[in-house]
Amino acid sequence: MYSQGLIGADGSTDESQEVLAAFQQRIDAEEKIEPNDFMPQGYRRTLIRQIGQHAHSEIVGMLPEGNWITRAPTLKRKAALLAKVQDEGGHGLYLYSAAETLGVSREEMTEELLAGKAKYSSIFNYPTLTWADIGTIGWLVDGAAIMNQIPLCRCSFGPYARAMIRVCKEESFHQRQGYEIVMTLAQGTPEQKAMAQESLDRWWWPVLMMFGPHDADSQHGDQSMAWKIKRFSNDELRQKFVDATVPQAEYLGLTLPDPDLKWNPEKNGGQGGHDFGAIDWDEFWAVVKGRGAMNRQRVEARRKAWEEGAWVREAALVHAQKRAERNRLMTQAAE
Ligand code: FAQ
Repeated sequence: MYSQGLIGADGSTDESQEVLAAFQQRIDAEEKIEPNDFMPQGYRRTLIRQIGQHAHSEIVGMLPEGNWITRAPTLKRKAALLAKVQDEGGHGLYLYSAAETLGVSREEMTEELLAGKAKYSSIFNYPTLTWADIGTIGWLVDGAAIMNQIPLCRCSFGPYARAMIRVCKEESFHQRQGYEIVMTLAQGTPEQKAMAQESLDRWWWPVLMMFGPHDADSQHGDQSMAWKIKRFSNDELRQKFVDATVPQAEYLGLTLPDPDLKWNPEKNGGQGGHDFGAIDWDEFWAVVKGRGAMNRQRVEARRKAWEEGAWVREAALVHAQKRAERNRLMTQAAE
Protein backbone atom coordinates (compact mmCIF):
# COMPACT_ATOMS: atom_id res chain seq x y z
CA MET A 1 0.00 0.00 0.00
CA TYR A 2 2.76 2.46 0.86
CA SER A 3 5.34 3.70 -1.60
CA GLN A 4 7.52 6.77 -1.60
CA GLY A 5 5.38 9.91 -1.37
CA LEU A 6 5.29 12.00 -4.53
CA ILE A 7 5.95 15.23 -2.72
CA GLY A 8 9.33 15.48 -1.05
CA ALA A 9 10.24 11.84 -1.65
CA ASP A 10 13.66 12.79 -2.85
CA GLY A 11 15.90 14.83 -0.57
CA SER A 12 18.69 15.04 -3.17
CA THR A 13 19.67 18.46 -4.34
CA ASP A 14 21.39 19.78 -7.47
CA GLU A 15 22.67 23.24 -6.50
CA SER A 16 26.37 24.00 -6.98
CA GLN A 17 28.81 23.26 -4.15
CA GLU A 18 29.30 27.01 -3.73
CA VAL A 19 25.59 27.66 -3.21
CA LEU A 20 25.25 24.70 -0.83
CA ALA A 21 28.28 25.84 1.17
CA ALA A 22 26.84 29.36 1.57
CA PHE A 23 23.55 27.88 2.77
CA GLN A 24 25.39 25.56 5.15
CA GLN A 25 27.16 28.57 6.63
CA ARG A 26 23.80 30.08 7.57
CA ILE A 27 22.75 26.76 9.12
CA ASP A 28 26.02 26.45 11.06
CA ALA A 29 25.61 30.01 12.33
CA GLU A 30 22.24 28.90 13.78
CA GLU A 31 20.30 31.36 11.60
CA LYS A 32 16.65 30.45 11.10
CA ILE A 33 15.64 29.80 7.50
CA GLU A 34 12.33 31.51 6.70
CA PRO A 35 9.87 30.62 3.88
CA ASN A 36 10.96 33.41 1.51
CA ASP A 37 14.68 32.78 1.99
CA PHE A 38 16.73 30.85 -0.54
CA MET A 39 16.91 27.15 0.33
CA PRO A 40 18.26 24.15 -1.62
CA GLN A 41 15.56 22.04 -3.25
CA GLY A 42 16.59 19.04 -1.17
CA TYR A 43 16.16 21.02 2.05
CA ARG A 44 12.70 22.15 0.93
CA ARG A 45 11.69 18.61 -0.09
CA THR A 46 12.98 17.05 3.11
CA LEU A 47 10.98 19.52 5.18
CA ILE A 48 7.81 19.02 3.13
CA ARG A 49 8.16 15.26 3.60
CA GLN A 50 8.85 15.38 7.32
CA ILE A 51 6.40 18.14 8.26
CA GLY A 52 3.69 16.61 6.04
CA GLN A 53 4.15 13.18 7.66
CA HIS A 54 4.20 14.79 11.07
CA ALA A 55 0.93 16.63 10.32
CA HIS A 56 -0.69 13.40 9.09
CA SER A 57 0.46 11.65 12.28
CA GLU A 58 -1.26 14.22 14.46
CA ILE A 59 -4.53 13.95 12.53
CA VAL A 60 -4.51 10.15 12.23
CA GLY A 61 -3.36 10.07 15.88
CA MET A 62 -6.72 11.51 16.92
CA LEU A 63 -8.45 8.27 15.91
CA PRO A 64 -7.17 5.68 18.44
CA GLU A 65 -8.01 7.93 21.41
CA GLY A 66 -11.14 9.42 19.83
CA ASN A 67 -12.41 5.85 19.93
CA TRP A 68 -12.59 6.09 23.78
CA ILE A 69 -14.21 9.52 24.27
CA THR A 70 -17.71 8.08 24.66
CA ARG A 71 -16.44 5.35 26.99
CA ALA A 72 -14.19 7.34 29.33
CA PRO A 73 -15.01 6.23 32.88
CA THR A 74 -15.86 9.65 34.40
CA LEU A 75 -16.92 13.11 33.24
CA LYS A 76 -13.51 14.49 34.26
CA ARG A 77 -11.70 11.84 32.18
CA LYS A 78 -14.03 12.49 29.24
CA ALA A 79 -13.40 16.26 29.33
CA ALA A 80 -9.61 15.79 29.52
CA LEU A 81 -9.58 13.25 26.70
CA LEU A 82 -11.78 15.41 24.50
CA ALA A 83 -9.43 18.37 25.05
CA LYS A 84 -6.38 16.22 24.29
CA VAL A 85 -7.81 14.88 21.04
CA GLN A 86 -8.76 18.43 20.00
CA ASP A 87 -5.19 19.56 20.76
CA GLU A 88 -3.87 16.89 18.37
CA GLY A 89 -6.15 18.27 15.65
CA GLY A 90 -4.72 21.74 16.34
CA HIS A 91 -1.15 20.39 16.05
CA GLY A 92 -2.03 18.94 12.66
CA LEU A 93 -3.29 22.34 11.52
CA TYR A 94 -0.16 24.24 12.62
CA LEU A 95 1.95 21.66 10.86
CA TYR A 96 -0.03 21.67 7.60
CA SER A 97 0.27 25.49 7.67
CA ALA A 98 4.04 25.27 8.24
CA ALA A 99 4.33 22.87 5.28
CA GLU A 100 2.19 25.18 3.11
CA THR A 101 4.78 27.96 3.53
CA LEU A 102 7.11 25.68 1.52
CA GLY A 103 4.84 25.72 -1.52
CA VAL A 104 2.72 22.60 -1.13
CA SER A 105 -1.04 22.69 -0.60
CA ARG A 106 -2.99 20.93 2.10
CA GLU A 107 -5.07 19.27 -0.64
CA GLU A 108 -1.94 17.76 -2.22
CA MET A 109 -0.71 16.47 1.13
CA THR A 110 -4.11 15.00 1.97
CA GLU A 111 -4.41 13.32 -1.42
CA GLU A 112 -1.04 11.64 -0.81
CA LEU A 113 -2.19 10.40 2.58
CA LEU A 114 -5.44 9.02 1.20
CA ALA A 115 -3.64 7.39 -1.74
CA GLY A 116 -1.35 5.59 0.72
CA LYS A 117 1.71 7.41 -0.62
CA ALA A 118 2.51 9.60 2.40
CA LYS A 119 3.49 7.99 5.66
CA TYR A 120 2.27 8.73 9.16
CA SER A 121 3.63 7.38 12.43
CA SER A 122 3.53 3.58 12.67
CA ILE A 123 2.21 3.80 16.24
CA PHE A 124 -1.28 4.84 15.15
CA ASN A 125 -1.85 1.56 13.35
CA TYR A 126 -2.25 -0.29 16.65
CA PRO A 127 -5.72 -0.68 18.20
CA THR A 128 -6.85 0.80 21.55
CA LEU A 129 -8.40 -2.25 23.19
CA THR A 130 -8.88 -1.11 26.82
CA TRP A 131 -9.22 2.11 28.82
CA ALA A 132 -5.68 1.52 30.10
CA ASP A 133 -4.46 2.11 26.52
CA ILE A 134 -5.54 5.75 26.82
CA GLY A 135 -3.24 6.14 29.83
CA THR A 136 -0.41 4.27 28.12
CA ILE A 137 -0.70 6.39 24.96
CA GLY A 138 -0.48 9.62 26.98
CA TRP A 139 2.42 8.36 29.06
CA LEU A 140 4.47 6.64 26.36
CA VAL A 141 3.30 7.81 22.91
CA ASP A 142 3.13 11.47 23.93
CA GLY A 143 6.28 10.90 26.01
CA ALA A 144 8.13 9.63 22.93
CA ALA A 145 6.66 12.47 20.84
CA ILE A 146 8.03 15.04 23.34
CA MET A 147 11.48 13.42 23.34
CA ASN A 148 11.50 13.71 19.54
CA GLN A 149 9.91 17.15 19.32
CA ILE A 150 11.76 19.19 21.98
CA PRO A 151 14.86 19.19 19.73
CA LEU A 152 12.61 20.17 16.79
CA CYS A 153 11.95 23.49 18.61
CA ARG A 154 15.54 24.25 17.48
CA CYS A 155 14.96 23.07 13.90
CA SER A 156 16.66 25.36 11.37
CA PHE A 157 13.36 26.05 9.56
CA GLY A 158 11.60 28.88 11.44
CA PRO A 159 7.89 28.00 11.01
CA TYR A 160 8.43 24.35 12.03
CA ALA A 161 10.55 25.31 15.05
CA ARG A 162 7.99 27.88 16.25
CA ALA A 163 5.04 25.49 15.80
CA MET A 164 6.88 22.93 17.92
CA ILE A 165 7.12 25.24 20.94
CA ARG A 166 3.37 25.29 21.51
CA VAL A 167 2.96 21.66 20.47
CA CYS A 168 5.51 20.55 23.08
CA LYS A 169 3.76 22.49 25.85
CA GLU A 170 0.51 20.74 25.02
CA GLU A 171 2.16 17.33 24.65
CA SER A 172 3.61 17.78 28.10
CA PHE A 173 0.09 18.11 29.54
CA HIS A 174 -0.94 15.04 27.52
CA GLN A 175 1.93 13.03 28.92
CA ARG A 176 1.03 13.93 32.49
CA GLN A 177 -2.66 13.11 32.07
CA GLY A 178 -1.66 9.74 30.62
CA TYR A 179 0.78 8.99 33.42
CA GLU A 180 -1.89 9.92 35.96
CA ILE A 181 -4.39 7.51 34.38
CA VAL A 182 -1.82 4.70 34.50
CA MET A 183 -0.90 5.60 38.10
CA THR A 184 -4.56 5.46 39.15
CA LEU A 185 -4.87 2.00 37.60
CA ALA A 186 -1.52 0.80 38.97
CA GLN A 187 -2.55 1.83 42.49
CA GLY A 188 -6.08 0.44 42.10
CA THR A 189 -7.45 -3.10 42.40
CA PRO A 190 -5.31 -6.07 41.25
CA GLU A 191 -7.52 -6.24 38.12
CA GLN A 192 -6.85 -2.58 37.34
CA LYS A 193 -3.11 -3.00 37.85
CA ALA A 194 -3.17 -6.06 35.57
CA MET A 195 -4.97 -3.99 32.94
CA ALA A 196 -2.24 -1.33 33.10
CA GLN A 197 0.49 -3.99 32.82
CA GLU A 198 -1.21 -5.73 29.88
CA SER A 199 -1.47 -2.42 28.05
CA LEU A 200 2.20 -1.60 28.72
CA ASP A 201 3.16 -5.05 27.40
CA ARG A 202 1.38 -4.36 24.10
CA TRP A 203 2.60 -0.76 23.55
CA TRP A 204 6.22 -0.80 24.73
CA TRP A 205 7.90 -2.15 21.59
CA PRO A 206 5.75 -0.22 19.08
CA VAL A 207 6.58 2.97 21.02
CA LEU A 208 10.32 2.29 20.66
CA MET A 209 9.72 1.91 16.90
CA MET A 210 8.28 5.46 16.74
CA PHE A 211 11.84 6.85 16.71
CA GLY A 212 12.42 5.27 13.30
CA PRO A 213 14.97 2.73 11.99
CA HIS A 214 18.43 2.31 13.51
CA ASP A 215 20.81 5.08 12.46
CA ALA A 216 22.58 2.70 10.08
CA ASP A 217 19.27 2.21 8.20
CA SER A 218 18.04 5.80 8.43
CA GLN A 219 17.96 7.11 4.84
CA HIS A 220 17.55 10.78 5.66
CA GLY A 221 19.21 11.00 9.07
CA ASP A 222 22.70 12.26 8.19
CA GLN A 223 21.57 14.96 5.77
CA SER A 224 18.78 16.11 8.10
CA MET A 225 21.28 16.38 10.96
CA ALA A 226 23.71 18.35 8.77
CA TRP A 227 20.90 20.78 7.86
CA LYS A 228 19.89 20.91 11.56
CA ILE A 229 16.38 19.80 10.78
CA LYS A 230 17.01 16.91 13.18
CA ARG A 231 19.28 17.61 16.16
CA PHE A 232 19.64 14.05 17.41
CA SER A 233 19.69 10.73 15.57
CA ASN A 234 16.89 8.16 15.83
CA ASP A 235 18.97 5.89 18.11
CA GLU A 236 20.10 8.76 20.35
CA LEU A 237 16.49 9.81 20.99
CA ARG A 238 15.36 6.21 21.53
CA GLN A 239 18.11 5.75 24.14
CA LYS A 240 17.17 8.97 25.93
CA PHE A 241 13.54 7.83 25.99
CA VAL A 242 14.36 4.40 27.46
CA ASP A 243 16.56 5.98 30.13
CA ALA A 244 13.84 8.47 31.07
CA THR A 245 11.06 5.88 31.14
CA VAL A 246 12.65 3.10 33.22
CA PRO A 247 12.37 5.03 36.53
CA GLN A 248 8.81 6.09 35.67
CA ALA A 249 7.79 2.44 35.24
CA GLU A 250 9.57 1.52 38.48
CA TYR A 251 7.66 4.24 40.34
CA LEU A 252 4.39 2.80 39.00
CA GLY A 253 5.39 -0.72 40.05
CA LEU A 254 5.01 -1.91 36.45
CA THR A 255 7.46 -4.05 34.48
CA LEU A 256 8.77 -3.07 31.05
CA PRO A 257 8.40 -6.21 28.90
CA ASP A 258 12.08 -6.62 28.02
CA PRO A 259 14.19 -9.31 29.76
CA ASP A 260 17.35 -7.76 28.26
CA LEU A 261 16.77 -4.35 29.83
CA LYS A 262 19.58 -3.59 32.25
CA TRP A 263 21.71 -0.71 33.50
CA ASN A 264 25.07 -0.39 31.77
CA PRO A 265 27.43 2.04 33.54
CA GLU A 266 29.68 2.21 30.47
CA LYS A 267 26.97 3.59 28.18
CA ASN A 268 26.55 7.23 27.07
CA GLY A 269 30.24 7.95 27.28
CA GLY A 270 30.54 6.58 30.83
CA GLN A 271 27.48 8.40 32.20
CA GLY A 272 25.54 5.16 32.16
CA GLY A 273 22.38 4.12 30.35
CA HIS A 274 20.18 1.12 29.75
CA ASP A 275 20.91 -1.72 27.38
CA PHE A 276 17.71 -3.01 25.86
CA GLY A 277 16.55 -5.91 23.68
CA ALA A 278 16.29 -6.15 19.89
CA ILE A 279 13.44 -4.36 18.15
CA ASP A 280 11.38 -6.41 15.70
CA TRP A 281 12.09 -4.43 12.51
CA ASP A 282 10.06 -6.84 10.39
CA GLU A 283 7.01 -5.80 12.36
CA PHE A 284 7.96 -2.11 11.99
CA TRP A 285 8.33 -2.26 8.20
CA ALA A 286 5.17 -4.36 7.81
CA VAL A 287 3.21 -1.69 9.70
CA VAL A 288 4.87 1.16 7.79
CA LYS A 289 4.06 -0.57 4.49
CA GLY A 290 0.37 -0.81 5.36
CA ARG A 291 0.06 -4.23 6.95
CA GLY A 292 -0.60 -3.16 10.56
CA ALA A 293 -3.80 -4.07 12.41
CA MET A 294 -5.46 -0.71 11.78
CA ASN A 295 -3.88 0.80 8.62
CA ARG A 296 -6.92 0.26 6.41
CA GLN A 297 -9.40 1.62 8.98
CA ARG A 298 -7.23 4.67 9.72
CA VAL A 299 -6.95 5.77 6.09
CA GLU A 300 -10.62 4.97 5.49
CA ALA A 301 -11.65 7.16 8.46
CA ARG A 302 -9.59 10.05 7.07
CA ARG A 303 -11.08 9.56 3.60
CA LYS A 304 -14.62 9.68 5.05
CA ALA A 305 -13.82 12.85 7.03
CA TRP A 306 -12.24 14.49 3.95
CA GLU A 307 -15.18 13.62 1.68
CA GLU A 308 -17.85 14.55 4.22
CA GLY A 309 -16.08 17.85 4.93
CA ALA A 310 -15.98 18.86 1.24
CA TRP A 311 -19.08 21.07 1.57
CA VAL A 312 -17.49 22.95 4.50
CA ARG A 313 -14.37 23.70 2.45
CA GLU A 314 -16.49 24.83 -0.51
CA ALA A 315 -18.71 27.01 1.71
CA ALA A 316 -15.66 28.59 3.41
CA LEU A 317 -14.12 29.36 0.03
CA VAL A 318 -17.28 30.97 -1.36
CA HIS A 319 -17.67 32.97 1.86
CA ALA A 320 -14.06 34.20 1.62
CA GLN A 321 -14.57 35.15 -2.03
CA LYS A 322 -17.77 37.09 -1.17
CA ARG A 323 -16.00 38.97 1.62
CA ALA A 324 -13.08 39.82 -0.63
CA GLU A 325 -15.47 41.08 -3.31
CA ARG A 326 -17.42 43.15 -0.74
CA ASN A 327 -14.16 44.69 0.55
CA ARG A 328 -13.06 45.44 -3.01
CA LEU A 329 -16.35 47.23 -3.78
CA MET A 330 -16.22 49.20 -0.51
CA THR A 331 -12.64 50.30 -1.16
CA GLN A 332 -13.64 51.28 -4.73
CA ALA A 333 -16.62 53.30 -3.44
CA ALA A 334 -14.44 55.11 -0.88
CA GLU A 335 -11.89 56.20 -3.53
N1 FAQ B 1 6.44 5.45 11.29
O1 FAQ B 1 15.42 8.06 7.21
P1 FAQ B 1 14.49 7.94 8.37
C1 FAQ B 1 2.78 12.15 17.85
C2 FAQ B 1 10.05 6.28 7.77
S1 FAQ B 1 3.55 12.69 16.48
C3 FAQ B 1 6.32 5.51 9.95
O2 FAQ B 1 15.09 7.76 9.71
P2 FAQ B 1 13.52 10.59 9.09
C4 FAQ B 1 1.90 13.12 18.60
C5 FAQ B 1 10.55 7.65 7.33
O3 FAQ B 1 9.48 8.54 7.11
C6 FAQ B 1 4.40 11.26 15.83
N2 FAQ B 1 7.37 5.75 9.13
O4 FAQ B 1 13.45 9.16 8.35
C7 FAQ B 1 0.68 12.44 19.02
C8 FAQ B 1 11.31 7.29 6.08
O5 FAQ B 1 10.39 7.04 5.01
P3 FAQ B 1 10.23 8.05 3.72
C9 FAQ B 1 5.05 11.62 14.59
C10 FAQ B 1 8.56 5.98 9.72
O6 FAQ B 1 12.40 11.40 8.57
C11 FAQ B 1 0.63 11.72 20.18
C12 FAQ B 1 11.90 5.93 6.42
O7 FAQ B 1 11.11 5.41 7.49
N3 FAQ B 1 6.22 12.44 14.86
O8 FAQ B 1 2.96 11.06 18.14
C13 FAQ B 1 8.73 5.96 11.10
O9 FAQ B 1 14.89 11.16 9.00
C14 FAQ B 1 -0.55 11.09 20.58
C15 FAQ B 1 13.35 6.03 6.84
O10 FAQ B 1 13.49 6.71 8.10
C16 FAQ B 1 6.91 12.99 13.87
O11 FAQ B 1 6.58 12.86 12.71
C17 FAQ B 1 7.61 5.68 11.91
N4 FAQ B 1 7.68 5.61 13.25
O12 FAQ B 1 13.26 10.22 10.63
C18 FAQ B 1 -0.46 12.56 18.22
C19 FAQ B 1 8.08 13.83 14.31
N5 FAQ B 1 10.03 6.22 11.38
O13 FAQ B 1 9.74 9.35 4.26
C20 FAQ B 1 -1.65 11.93 18.63
C21 FAQ B 1 8.83 14.43 13.17
C22 FAQ B 1 10.65 6.39 10.19
O14 FAQ B 1 11.57 8.18 3.09
C23 FAQ B 1 -1.70 11.18 19.80
N6 FAQ B 1 9.52 13.42 12.37
N7 FAQ B 1 9.77 6.23 9.19
O15 FAQ B 1 9.21 7.38 2.83
C24 FAQ B 1 10.76 12.98 12.65
O16 FAQ B 1 11.38 13.35 13.62
C25 FAQ B 1 11.37 12.02 11.66
O17 FAQ B 1 10.63 12.10 10.46
C26 FAQ B 1 11.43 10.54 12.16
C27 FAQ B 1 12.02 9.68 11.04
C28 FAQ B 1 12.33 10.45 13.37
C29 FAQ B 1 10.03 10.02 12.49
